[in-house]
Amino acid sequence: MTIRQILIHPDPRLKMVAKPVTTVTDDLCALADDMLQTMYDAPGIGLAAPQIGVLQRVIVMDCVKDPDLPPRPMALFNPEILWASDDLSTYDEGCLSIPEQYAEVDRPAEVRVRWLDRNGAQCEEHFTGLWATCVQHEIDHLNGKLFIDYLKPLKRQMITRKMVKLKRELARG
Ligand code: GNR
Ligand code: NI
Repeated sequence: MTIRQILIHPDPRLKMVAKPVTTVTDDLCALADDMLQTMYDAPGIGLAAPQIGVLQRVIVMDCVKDPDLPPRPMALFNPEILWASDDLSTYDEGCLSIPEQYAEVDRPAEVRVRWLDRNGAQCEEHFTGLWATCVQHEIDHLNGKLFIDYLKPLKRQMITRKMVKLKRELARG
């Protein structure tokens, strides 16, 4: 397993729509394992393949925050939202591609999601709480959308400028 480099916004690859997976191959499972390792290392609660420059519809997540509970590493291929609740919940969201920037985003509080697992089996689950927020944030990445796209233009622009500066500093070493 390998820790992959996470792309920082702004990057054209983070705005692209990722392609559906045709079959869940061993290579794609290895990709998901790299993504989980990269996510845990960061640390984060989710990661989408476009964040490591792979434009395929693959996400991973583990929203178990309590260190006394067992972890739940999930790999979802071609995830789709089948249903979203009318009631919304607000989370102070962050993104590994937009380091150290947080903002409140409203999203459906509960969602029903369908996906293919590592074995290519179709799964469905009803997500609530942080899991619901996270899975929507990750599926947005597959559609080239970032949480800052929900913010007012001025706030979004402020964050983007900070990221341009951060990337310039990172590039200079
Ligand atoms: O680690 C992450 N935390 C987080 C917090 C609130 C809402 C969404 C997230 S996802 C984020 C990791 C990430 O950038 N995934 O794409
Ligand atoms: Ni993100």
